[in-house]
This record gives sequence, C-alpha cells and structure tokens, in this order.
Amino acid sequence: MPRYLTVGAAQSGPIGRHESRRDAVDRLIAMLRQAAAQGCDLVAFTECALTPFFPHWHIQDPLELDSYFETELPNDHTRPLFDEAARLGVGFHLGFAELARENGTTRHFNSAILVSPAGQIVGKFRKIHLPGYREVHHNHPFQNLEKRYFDVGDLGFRTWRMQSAVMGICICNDRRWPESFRSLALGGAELVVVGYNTPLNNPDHPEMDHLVSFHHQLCLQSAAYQNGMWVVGVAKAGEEEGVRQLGGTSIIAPSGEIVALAQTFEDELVVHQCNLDAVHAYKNDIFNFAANRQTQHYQAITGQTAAIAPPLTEENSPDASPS
Ligand code: CDV
Repeated sequence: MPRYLTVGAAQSGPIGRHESRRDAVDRLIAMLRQAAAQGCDLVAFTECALTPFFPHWHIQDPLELDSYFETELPNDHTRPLFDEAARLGVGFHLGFAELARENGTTRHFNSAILVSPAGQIVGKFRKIHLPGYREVHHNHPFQNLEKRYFDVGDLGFRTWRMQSAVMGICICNDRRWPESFRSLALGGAELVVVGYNTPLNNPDHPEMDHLVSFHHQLCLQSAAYQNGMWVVGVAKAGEEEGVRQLGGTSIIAPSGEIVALAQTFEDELVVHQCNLDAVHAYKNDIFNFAANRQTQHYQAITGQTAAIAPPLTEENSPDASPS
C-alpha cells in the first residue's frame, strides 16, 4: 500500500513588532485547524514563526533581545498550539528562536522542532549556516544580524522517523548549501522541511534582487531531485516592519517539480497529498547513493575549508600592467 502523507505548508504573513506571542500563536492555530479540516497529517510552520524576524533590526538592550527567544517549549504562550495539534491528531514543524541554558552556558540558536501527532517533540534542529554579519551595517536599510544574535547550530543534520516517513529539517540559509540536503539524504530523509525569512532586497548586491525568487526555487527544486526527497518550503511573506520578504511557500516532489504553491503574501495554507513512495524511483535508481557515489574521490574536498584560488589569467595576475 502506498504511503501517503498530507502536508500543509503554513505560510505566515508579516508579524508586526506590536503583535504578542499569543497573537502569533492564534494565527498558527487558525491555520492548524484549517489544515486538519483539509485532512493534513503534518503542518509545517516557518522559521521563527512566533515573532517578527528580529535579526533585521539592531536591538541593543540584551533583555529586549532575549524577549524574542523561547527558553522552553511548550511554554505558557505556545501550549495552546501543542494542545490543539494533539487534540486534532496533527503533527507539526515549528521554527523558533531558542535560548538554551546547557552545561552552565547560555546560548542562542535559530531552531526548529518536529512534534508528533501525540504532542511529543520528536526532533530538534539548530540552524547551521548563519547568514549576515556581526557588526551593524549603518548604511543598510535593514540589518541581517544572525551572526550576532545566534550561535552556529550544534546538533548536525539529523533525521527522524515520524508518521511512516523519514523526516529532516534545515532552516533558511541552510538550503543554499547542497551539503545540508545531501547530509539529510544520507540520513535517509524522504521529506525535508525548510522555513525561511528571505528579504526581496540584498543591500550588498542590488543587481541580484530580481533573482531572489529564482535562486530560492533553484535550491529547493534541485535539492528535491538530486536527493530523491519531498521538500516543503515555508515562507514568512510580505512586508514586515519595512522589510519586503519573499513568499512562494511551496511543496516540491522528488522529481523536482513544484506541486503546490502559495498565491498570496499573507497567512496561507498550501496543501498536497505526498506519496512518500515516490522517492524510491530516485533513491533506488538515478540517485542510488550506494551504487553510484564515488566517495573515494570526495574525501579530498570534504575536509577542505578554503576555496582553491582559480588559476591566474593575464587579467588577474598580480604582474598584469595597469590598463
Ligand atoms: N533567514 C535567512 O537565512 N535568510 C537568508 C537571507 C538573509 C539571504 C536566506 O538565505 O534566505
């Protein structure tokens, strides 16, 4: 019997700075109920789904900054979401900012969890590829301070078996690095959820602004195909506190085809019944890792940390005479 998993990708519209955690959770619960009514087994919420994407601002007061983080889940604000999901028997993925007190240290992560239909946290991922910078860029219209506010995730790319599927998570910028999806695929992932907050403008490279949506889809579609997996990309969309963000929440089949796509920049549920067995044609044949990967040729690069400089040409040679 084919294994089907009906997935709801729950795009969030902008969350205003004035909105409380409870406001945000109420919006997630509304989409959760809609998903249950449409027969979803799993609902995927976005990256930092409980708050505005605060790395876009320079927050100087450490207490104010910490107010965007969760010290535990579920907590008083999020318990209604956990309870409602368990009552409806729906599993979910939730991105959030995590303040972790472990082994006598306090660290901050950009995290996401996978929660079973019974309400148990089955897995947690902490974002590994942090974009942006530590220092405030005063000349930019908005900031990208993930490197300042978050530590690099320390849990690796793990996979978990839930609802008859092997699932994995990566978060936003992780999707631009093929190693993220390949690591998850090597862990057997059949379905990967990716939440993202992606501005439509890159202040450092405005010449690339028209390619933001293309680069996003390029990463997700190639990842799905090259790893024989379902990919669920969930956006924070629309203009949030002056930052215009990419929407385009989508569900992508192992063929690389987009099978469901959001039409708005608001809270919107995108649903698809995913045939998990569709991964086999890819995993067992074209991308049969055991039969086709030539790992003896990869070892030289897997431990390499710096790029090898491209060969010198007459133009870029240090000896080239100034024109
Ligand atoms: N939240 C993110 O990781 N955003 C980055 C932006 C800043 C480029 C992204 O890769 O979409």
